[in-house]
Amino acid sequence: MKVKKFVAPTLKEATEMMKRELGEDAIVLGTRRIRQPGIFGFFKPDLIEVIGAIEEEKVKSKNESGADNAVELLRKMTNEIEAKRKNLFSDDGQKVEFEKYNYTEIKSELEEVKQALNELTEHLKYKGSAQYPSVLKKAFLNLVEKEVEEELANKIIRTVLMKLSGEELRDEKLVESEVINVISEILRFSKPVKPVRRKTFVLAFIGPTGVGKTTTVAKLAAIYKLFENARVALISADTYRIAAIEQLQTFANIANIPMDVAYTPEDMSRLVRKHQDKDIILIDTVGRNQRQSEHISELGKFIKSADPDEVHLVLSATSSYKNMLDVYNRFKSLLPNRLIFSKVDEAVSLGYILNVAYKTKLPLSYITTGQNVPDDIAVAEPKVIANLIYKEVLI
Ligand SMILES: Nc1nc2c(ncn2[C@@H]2O[C@H](COP(=O)(O)OP(=O)(O)OP(=O)(O)O)[C@@H](O)[C@H]2O)c(=O)[nH]1
Ligand SMILES: [Mg+2]
Repeated sequence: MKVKKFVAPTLKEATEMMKRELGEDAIVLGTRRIRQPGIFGFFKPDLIEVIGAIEEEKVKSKNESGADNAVELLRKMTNEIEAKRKNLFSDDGQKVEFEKYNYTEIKSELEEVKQALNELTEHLKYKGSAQYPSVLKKAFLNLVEKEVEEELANKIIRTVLMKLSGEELRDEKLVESEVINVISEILRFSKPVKPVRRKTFVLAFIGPTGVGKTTTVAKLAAIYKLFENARVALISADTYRIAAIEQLQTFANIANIPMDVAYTPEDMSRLVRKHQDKDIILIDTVGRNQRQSEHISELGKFIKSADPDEVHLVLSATSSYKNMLDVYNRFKSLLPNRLIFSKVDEAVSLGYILNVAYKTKLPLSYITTGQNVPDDIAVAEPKVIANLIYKEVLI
């Protein structure tokens, strides 16, 4: 590995110097701010030192040739298998000495082919990661395994690379905590509203069927009433005129919280006005098929009439990334300004949360972690979410 230092007034210039001299594949091992020497140095701007490195031989053998080696190995094995197959048959195609052939041998050769193919796929899949020092590469693969989009995973790892020095990059624990820092920095978070007596906050919850809107509304209503001593009202926007409101009504009766049903957008604005003496109004909406745009625009009229302070789009953490983006695209006309990820307890991996939150640029408000009201909900705090995504632990 060739390592060299580059000093320039800005990080950009120093990095450009490094790329000019060491080439595009060079990586930054570390950066340092240098104070100008002498008394007068205090009055001069600091310089930036970049430690750049290029793995001359290794770059070749890892980048191009990780693939080349695997291809070469596959070619060799195919030839060997072909030669052995030929041995089984005479020139006129008749089968000869069949029993001589060793099946265990074929099996182990096939195993090797399989392994070589796996290596090849891994290599082609994560081509960019070959350039990272080993601890960072492990972190990158961990992100990708959690279903974080490759491009985003690369962005996170490159940020860590710029932040830590060459020595620090070998420290697995330090790299892990820096990855978690970077994740928490690239996401946005919103704080829960605090009830203040002079204003009524209106919060609406939208999203596809069955994601947990009603359960989340019940959890928040209970928390605000019990722990914050707030005056809470519930409104269910029933755009369908079906009995889907029963569930919330039952909860409202038990918790002794007033609940109304808005069957029209006019009902909605009237009911919001009716509850102006409350601290918080939580609006539950009946889930509709987001693929039917007329349902979404109908719901939009209810939301507009409520004129909410916050519109939380509830996405189930168990659904696919593609589905989450589809839901977002169809609901975005209702101007959601918060994201809730529900059913985190049932999700296999949580990288999608990062992908969707990063792509939509919406702040996260809550995650929900089970069916229990009001326990299974947590405020989305930067470190909580980052740890959850990267280490799959709820701290
Ligand atoms: N495991 C798990 N289940 C949840 C969570 N939140 C809600 N559920 C369950 O998901 C199911 C649907 O929840 P609802 O709150 O009725 O969902 P909804 O979005 O109101 O559904 P619709 O009103 O039909 O659109 C219920 O069985 C809930 O108990 C969660 O965080 N984790
Ligand atoms: Mg519901």
